[in-house]
Formats: sequence, structure tokens, C-alpha cells
Amino acid sequence: MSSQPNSCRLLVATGNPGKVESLRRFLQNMPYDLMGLDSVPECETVEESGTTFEENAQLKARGYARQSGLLTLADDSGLEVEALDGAPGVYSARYGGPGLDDDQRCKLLLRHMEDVPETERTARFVCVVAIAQPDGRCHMFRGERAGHIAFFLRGNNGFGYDPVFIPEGHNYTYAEVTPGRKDETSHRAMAMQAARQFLVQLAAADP
Ligand code: ITT
Repeated sequence: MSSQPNSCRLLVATGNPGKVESLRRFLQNMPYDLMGLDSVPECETVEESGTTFEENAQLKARGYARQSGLLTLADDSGLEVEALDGAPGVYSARYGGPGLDDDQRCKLLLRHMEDVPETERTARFVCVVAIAQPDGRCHMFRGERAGHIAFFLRGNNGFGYDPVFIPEGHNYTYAEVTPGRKDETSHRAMAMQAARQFLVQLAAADP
């Protein structure tokens, strides 16, 4: 990824290209040399066996840090829809089973919400960022973004459930604005703001 003078290495442990792009934007101009999972092909995929975002974020960060010997950042995130009792939640990436793409998962979500009126379509995006050191120490940062679910897919930007998520106070979906505009207020922005501060302190303590 990028090369900084006097930098430490940070493994950004996600296989989701949308997240890689977004996390790289938040980690720009930091005193870290960013590495992706493609730099550590020997690492086995860490299973997301937890039932909360915190458990899964921690599992991924610790699992990859232990295997690679690198400071590791992982992100576990998803969409919680009130009318669906919080689904798809931690299962957002697996909603509808294996083999579906983002577009098909958005359409499935809309089918499950066919009879839900506008006032009851409230939802939130959640993002938990975990940063683990190879010795197992781990810190977590949570961000949330409230909004509601659109009646049809709108926009071509972003990834995942962006085409059906309308952030509170706006009329657009996240897929109808630039990634930079989404970054200003997203769940990931909130989590990464705190994570960035932690990383700056960590680099200063261990130059
Ligand atoms: P990694 O575990 O490798 O990071 P993943 O896609 O499996 O990749 P998660 O288990 O955290 O990641 O699943 C999160 C899912 O939630 C993701 O696949 C998207 O569908 C959705 N999601 C998370 N953040 C999102 C965002 O900012 N915009 C749209 N959808 C998002």
C-alpha cells in the first residue's frame, strides 16, 4: 500500500474491497506502512464465530496479528434493521446464504420489508474496529449511524447495503454520494476517528 519514512507496519485485515478502500482513506497520512491480507498469504482465514460485532472484530484482529506477527486492524460491521429484530446484524455479509452478491442481498432485504411502512423502516449501520498487537493486547472502537431503509435500490457508489441506506437527516442513499461524502458521517468514520487517535499515540510511544 503506502510507504512512510520511520513508519511502523499495520496490517489492514479485511477481504472486503469496499472496506479496504474506505479504511485506506481513513489511514492516509498516518505514520504507518499499510499492508493488506495479500501481503500475508500464509495466514489462514479467521472464522467469524462470534455473535456480536465486538467478538468478531476482536477474533479477526487477534487471529491475524498472532499469525502474521504484525500490528493488525480489523473491522466488523453490518446493518441492523429494527423491523427485522436487528437482522441482518453480524450476519450482514452472509445474509441469504453463500453465493449472493451485494445487489442480491439488498434486494432480499427489500423483499423482507415489502409490507413495512416508511415510519417503521428505521435502521442503523454499526462498525467496530479492533486493533490487536501480536501479544494479544487488543483495543476496540465502535461507531454507529442511524437512518432508514429505502423502498428500492438507489445509486451506484459504495458497497454492501449502501444503495438501500438513507442516513438520518438526508434524502440520499450512501450509494448516491461520493465515498468522501459518506466518510464525513459514516459509522466507520466515527470508529476510525477514535482508532486514528489511538494509532498516533501508539506510534509516538514506540517510534
Ligand atoms: P471481512 O470480514 O474480511 O472484513 P466482510 O465483508 O465479511 O469482510 P463483515 O463480516 O464485517 O465483513 O460484514 C460486513 C457486511 O456489512 C459487509 O459485507 C457489507 O455488506 C455490510 N457493510 C458493512 N459496512 C458497510 C458500509 O459502510 N456500507 C455498506 N455496507 C456495509
